[in-house]
Amino acid sequence: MKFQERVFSGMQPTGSLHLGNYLGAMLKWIDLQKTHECIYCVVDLHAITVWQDPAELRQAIRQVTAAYIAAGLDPEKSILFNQSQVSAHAELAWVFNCVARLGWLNRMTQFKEKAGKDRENASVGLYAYPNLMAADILAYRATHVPVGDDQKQHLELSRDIAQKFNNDFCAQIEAAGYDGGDFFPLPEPVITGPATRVMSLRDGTRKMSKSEPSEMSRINLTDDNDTIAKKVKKAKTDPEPLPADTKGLSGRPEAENLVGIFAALSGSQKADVLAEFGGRQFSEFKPALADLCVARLGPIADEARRLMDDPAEIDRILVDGADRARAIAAPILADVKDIVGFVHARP
Ligand code: AQP
Repeated sequence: MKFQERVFSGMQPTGSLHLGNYLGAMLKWIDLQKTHECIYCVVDLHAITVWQDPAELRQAIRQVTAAYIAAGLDPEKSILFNQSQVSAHAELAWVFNCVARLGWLNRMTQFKEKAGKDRENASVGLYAYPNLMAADILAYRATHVPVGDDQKQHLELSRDIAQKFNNDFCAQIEAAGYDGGDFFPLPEPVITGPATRVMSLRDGTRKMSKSEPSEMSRINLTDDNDTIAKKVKKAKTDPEPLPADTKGLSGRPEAENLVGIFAALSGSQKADVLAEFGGRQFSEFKPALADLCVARLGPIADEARRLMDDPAEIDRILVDGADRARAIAAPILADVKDIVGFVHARP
């Protein structure tokens, strides 16, 4: 069956958004909104899979929304909302908890990393996180999901869940009038560009992440210009000059990371950056990178701060987005209830 193209993606309000979130996902979000119907979510249900202070969570939901808008997402064009306002996510996630297999979830590397050694003490929500992610996407029958490279495995699981639901309920799906037994699309990951995995500024082998304790490991979208410049200048590097081509980046994770960041922020490729800076020392490259980071990220931080002065307006945008999201998800969820065999009143 041919599905209408629709984009869905989200970020967790577990802290301030950082350069990895921006380059890995948000730049594509902004691009896709020019050509597609887009739904962008602040995934607060995902956030509470690890402990969140309630007052800080409320603040972070508004801050992430402000960062979305400041970075270029248009709440008139795209649907922006926080996940907990649309109950279809949680309802469909329960159905998917009963579709996904334990063995599938046991293979998820992010759970292993986040649960660490104390697995027995991890929340059930953290374990079932990928099922909720599948529900986020499929509650809207979204076909495209722009994400960073770290979400590839979860997206494959979303496709497996969609496929198994389509197979398990094939007869009911056909009886409901859906062509060829396809109720859910198999959502496609959109993982493209020179910075699909931005690494920590302190360790080129670790992902830049909100939960990394060292503030120097990441550039936050809330950092002021001096802080951005300081973090770039103190970023870990190696003693060699930059290579002349991308082959020369192999085995040099910190150099590769900084070149990738420069390429993504300047809208070019790593090879273009090396054509300009190959053979030069980091002492020359870093100031250019710091200037670029400040030029691109400084205005976003300023605008986000301005938006945060009016939290009531942010809440209004989220409520409006949630209404529009609910209107898309409600008939899809009603069909799911019919297909599964629940008794309910159609909206
Ligand atoms: N370092 C990264 N490079 C490229 N893309 C990244 N993303 C996250 N980190 C990088 C992408 O940003 C989107 C939102 O991510 P998230 O907020 O749902 O959580 P995450 O992937 O778990 O990000 P963090 O920063 O590492 O958060 P914590 O520390 O709370 O777990 C996703 O599309 C992700 O791929």
